[in-house]
Amino acid sequence: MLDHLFPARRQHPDRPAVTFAGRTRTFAELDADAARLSARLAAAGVTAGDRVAGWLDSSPDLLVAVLATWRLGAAWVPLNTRYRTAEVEHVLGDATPRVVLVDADPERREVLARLDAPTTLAPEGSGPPPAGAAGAGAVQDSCDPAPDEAALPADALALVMYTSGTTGRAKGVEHTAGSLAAGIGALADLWRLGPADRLSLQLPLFHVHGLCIGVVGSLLRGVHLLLHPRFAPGTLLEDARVHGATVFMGVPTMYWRLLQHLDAHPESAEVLRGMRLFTSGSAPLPAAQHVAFEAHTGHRILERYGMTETLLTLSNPLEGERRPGFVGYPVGTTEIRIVAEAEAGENPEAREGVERGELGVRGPSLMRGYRGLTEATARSWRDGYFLTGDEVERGPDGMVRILGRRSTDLIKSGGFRIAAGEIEAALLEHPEVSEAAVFGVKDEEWGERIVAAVVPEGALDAARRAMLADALPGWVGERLAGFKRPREVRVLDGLPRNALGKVQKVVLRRGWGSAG
Ligand code: MLC
Ligand code: AMP
Repeated sequence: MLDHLFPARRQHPDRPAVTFAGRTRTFAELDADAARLSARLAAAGVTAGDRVAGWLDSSPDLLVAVLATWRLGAAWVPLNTRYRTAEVEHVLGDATPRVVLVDADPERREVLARLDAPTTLAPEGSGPPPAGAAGAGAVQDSCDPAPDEAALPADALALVMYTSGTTGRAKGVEHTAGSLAAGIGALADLWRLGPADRLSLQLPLFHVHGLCIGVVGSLLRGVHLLLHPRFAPGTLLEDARVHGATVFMGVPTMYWRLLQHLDAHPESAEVLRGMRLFTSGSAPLPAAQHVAFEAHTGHRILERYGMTETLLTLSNPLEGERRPGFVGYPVGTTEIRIVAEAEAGENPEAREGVERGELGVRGPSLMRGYRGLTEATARSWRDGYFLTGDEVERGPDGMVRILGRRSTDLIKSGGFRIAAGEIEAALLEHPEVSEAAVFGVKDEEWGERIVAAVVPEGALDAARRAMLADALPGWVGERLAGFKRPREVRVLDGLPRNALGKVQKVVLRRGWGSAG
């Protein structure tokens, strides 16, 4: 399995693989560290076909943990570092990992201990697990020789990544070694990623963007990762100036912050001119940001589109026109279909060769399915194409533009995919809330900002209503990850509903800007 996903260890063993906090490791060193950790995982009972979860900040330890897992033929289950107890509990309950790897963070260790999670084990470099924190089956450092690598076919499960849907709890998206290698390999080829590249990677490593194209893309093509625990504009400038970064991958919120910085310090943009490639994805990049970035740096940001279920599906070309507001063409052998609504035929634009409808995708990068959810998986496919839920438009030249999500129940804020229903459920747990509607409103920095309209239980006077509106964001924040907290709550007398009783979030959203 490892050779599908980590050919760089044989092709470029002595080249730098990752620099973090001033220390650089080669691909061979990463491989050796992974072999050592795999001995510890094997001693904890991990074998081919198992899952290993990781609740780790971005660091080389995380890379080593993923590689050690794959070495044993097991699948990696990343946990969002911002998760709270209930979210972790759901993922662990669903993925049933043999082992959860956790770093020194005391809060995370406490949550896992409270959940009676399976063996926890600090990865190499994070120090030994503190006494008592690791539970009964904990594995201490071992001098066992690394077990032989499991020889597994490309259809072996390699990754289970949890993501929000329009209904229900987060679903585990299952990718095989083959879907990762094919999907990411095709994009890496398109962008000509290679050993001469140094990628400034400041994305979280529990999502497709950072983990798949960032980390796996680098392991596939021998890219030197300049890895950071979090994003800051100054970090990118320093990577460019001091470490010769050639590539940066960001979400639009990062570009927004970078532009704020460049507006305030235009002279600092000079150092970015020497880089080779800036890419954006995970959310729509406003055309104005594309233009402003070019004015500062001379670079046209290359926008691409992806999804946890499909990996990175559409991309503007490396050479040729990178059109602001568009996400380009299918990557590699990916095929797309635009599934029009019946009435779309009446759309006047359709007559001019513009297709509009829901994006369907098929190709080697697709997930094999949602973990344990046969029906939900089947419902997501139509005529061999996975239905993304994104409304798109394709012009006569084949360039695709994303118009937005079809459902108001999925919100994209700062590149995170957030289910409105999960936040509504948390609001409804409050004794003074009888109805709740959560949705996203346009926001310059975040793309979408989460807001909530609630109806109180019984009659509340103005002062009590104001107190409730103030209290609810904190209430949600205690139960769910901080980025799911509504940024504004309004207390209404009732929610607009259609004839079937469904809340009309579009109506609420339209009125949000003007209402008090
Ligand atoms: C942080 N906060 C957010 C947020 N991120 N609020 C809404 N949306 C978000 N995305 C809140 C925190 O809760 C906190 O608020 C406050 O912002 C500051 O927290 P922070 O930790 O200091 O935030 P920061 O480090 O500045 O994070 C912002 C960010 C981060 C943009 C760097 O959100 C991020 O890394 N986003 C990238 C997500 C990503 O990689 N998506 C890819 C999905 S894969 P408070 O009030 O709680 O203190 C995919 C496929 C594809 O989509 O196509 O790529
Ligand atoms: P996730 O599963 O978190 O990877 O989120 C996938 C969703 O992000 C897609 O279904 C789109 O709605 C959105 N998305 C990703 N890339 C883009 C982009 N370039 N433009 C607009 N939306 C995007």
